[in-house]
Amino acid sequence: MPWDLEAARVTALPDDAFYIPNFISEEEEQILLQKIQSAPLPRWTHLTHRRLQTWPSALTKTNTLLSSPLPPWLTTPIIDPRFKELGIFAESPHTAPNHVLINEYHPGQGIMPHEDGPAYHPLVATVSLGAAIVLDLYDKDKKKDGKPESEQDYLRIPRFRILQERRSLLVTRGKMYTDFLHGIAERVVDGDLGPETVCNWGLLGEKDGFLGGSFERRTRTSLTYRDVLKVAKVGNTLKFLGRS
Ligand SMILES: O=C(O)CCC(=O)C(=O)O
Repeated sequence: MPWDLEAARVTALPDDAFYIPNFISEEEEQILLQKIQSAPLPRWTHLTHRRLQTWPSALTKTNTLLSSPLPPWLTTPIIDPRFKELGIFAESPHTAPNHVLINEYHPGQGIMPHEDGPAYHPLVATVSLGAAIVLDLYDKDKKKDGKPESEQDYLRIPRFRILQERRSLLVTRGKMYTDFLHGIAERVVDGDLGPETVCNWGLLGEKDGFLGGSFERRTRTSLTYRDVLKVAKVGNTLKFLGRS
């Protein structure tokens, strides 16, 4: 495995994006999927176009995380030792991710173009499970606040497309985090795939499955690791909630 981040740089993208295929093994992928599926039902938040789990908990209205460790299955081996070896969170305030969103997309489901905003250190590390998907990146400069202004905006042609294979890691940070929106189109087939249209084509682990230029979507689950900037210690929770 290329535990050298520079070797994984997506050079066609502005700074910084890194893509590592086969970041976790098939066995590790299965264990993670089992843990996700066996989580109690209330763990899931059902949205119209996907469902998600938030670990260790959702942020408060003031974008604060109530301090609590991530469960071991989200920590080992992804954060410890692999993120540590890569040094990807070395410069973030807590030197490690403290928050994980788990999104599940069935074929035809996606997520509207959006930005992740100022609650987090500007770095996202995404591990894909179960199936491949194309992530679209849109210029933010035409937007005032990062929110699409009209339905038409969702249909704009993406500036870049990243193909995320199952078991891969995608890291975006810096300008890639602050200057672009990201989204996943609601479609059942990802098409028009090739070296000219997919910016991480040269870094893919197994191109063979994509050489036909398209693939049918299957259920894909993503783990997005981030460092929430504001953390309230549990001892301060009551005070924080205004109850003492
Ligand atoms: O599933 C993904 O790769 C993207 C998830 C995402 O955009 C988010 O959690 O904000």
